[in-house]
Amino acid sequence: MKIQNIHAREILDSRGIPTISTEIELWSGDKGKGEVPSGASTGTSEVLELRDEDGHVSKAVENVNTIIAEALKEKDFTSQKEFDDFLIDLDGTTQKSKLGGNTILSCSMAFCRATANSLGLQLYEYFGMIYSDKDYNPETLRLPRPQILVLEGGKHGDWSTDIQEYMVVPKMDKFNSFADAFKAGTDIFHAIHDVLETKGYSTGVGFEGAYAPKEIQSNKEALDIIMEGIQKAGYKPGEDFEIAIDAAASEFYKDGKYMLHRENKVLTSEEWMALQEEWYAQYPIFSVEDIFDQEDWNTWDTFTAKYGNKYQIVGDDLLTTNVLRIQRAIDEKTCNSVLIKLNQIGTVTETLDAIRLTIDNNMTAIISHRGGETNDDMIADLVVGTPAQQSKFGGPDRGERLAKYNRLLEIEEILKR
Ligand code: 2PG
Ligand code: MG
Repeated sequence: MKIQNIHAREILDSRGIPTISTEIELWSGDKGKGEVPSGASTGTSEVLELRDEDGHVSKAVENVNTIIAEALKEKDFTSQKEFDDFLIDLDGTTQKSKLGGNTILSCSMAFCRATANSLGLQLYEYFGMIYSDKDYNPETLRLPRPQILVLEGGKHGDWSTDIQEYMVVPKMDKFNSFADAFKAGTDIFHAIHDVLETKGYSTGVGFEGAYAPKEIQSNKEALDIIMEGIQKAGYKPGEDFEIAIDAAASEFYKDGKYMLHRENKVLTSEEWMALQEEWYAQYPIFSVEDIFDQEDWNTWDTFTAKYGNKYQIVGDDLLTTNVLRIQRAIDEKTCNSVLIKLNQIGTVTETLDAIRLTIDNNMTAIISHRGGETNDDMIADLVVGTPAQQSKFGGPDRGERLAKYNRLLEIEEILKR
């Protein structure tokens, strides 16, 4: 695959914050674009997001249009890996801090799409092929079990709750299709709207399209509202739908303590663990993400030793889609699930490596959006094409979230044909 043109520009993400979009045209005339998302609550081990002092990404754009464009001239790549390795070498740093993780990812995504187009493949099929190399079997393509965001707090929702995300998750055996399960999730979302309205709470949404009522009194009240919403929509909590949370605990961990503003509590790791144990026992919670700080490894290990068989314990800021950190979590039995985000690591190939390491070690992989999103829907194809069987794409609201859900609906139809 020889590159004819590469061009980047600055666009805005869903929060009105600048991000980078790159388009690649191959000699075949096939094109592909990559629009990079951006985290609000980012892990400290993520690759560097290159930004100018004023928040724009002109340096990242310039890096594509000059250094990278020049280096790619006349180069012929036989695989995604070859392309990504070339850019990794061109950058030469572990955090992609010279060219920028966002810069490199935009190129990697664009090349991936252009290649799939040149081969006449759906993007999810192409992911299936490059994930499994020779063993690709189209029969393994699966729509995901979606974690559907309904309430948000933390940094995403103006700290209406300490916990950043509350999701409802359909039990897939209760539904005939992804479309049915997703529709039921949106019914719950709308039922929660009515619950909030009846309480006189605001129904405005946060960064990721879910409600973020300032009037909410506690983290537990959020769980009660969700329980009511599930029932109001005609479903049984625990039977038809379970609950997932993302605490994003690194955001409220300061000087060795967990500072729960909504609860008026300053807790040690042990006390915070005990409080969570109490909460989780009262609700049909099945998945808990970033429940401790990204460097509080010992507490993670203790919780997983105790609850590894009961809960899906997910590392996001903890692991940052980085195989070195994932390997440490495997060795120490720190968690049993990995959140996967393209822009935490900066190339398609390294993202696939992270998924492979996760799956090969009997952990679950969840493909995730970011707080600041674009209309790019690549992650929908990524979750279908790889053995990652869960998605976390936000609320069923706001165009940049729906771009992903709507692509999943489209893929399900294509696969049924
Ligand atoms: C998370 C993500 C997505 P952010 O913490 O899982 O919900 O948020 O992109 O802000 O890191
Ligand atoms: Mg998270």
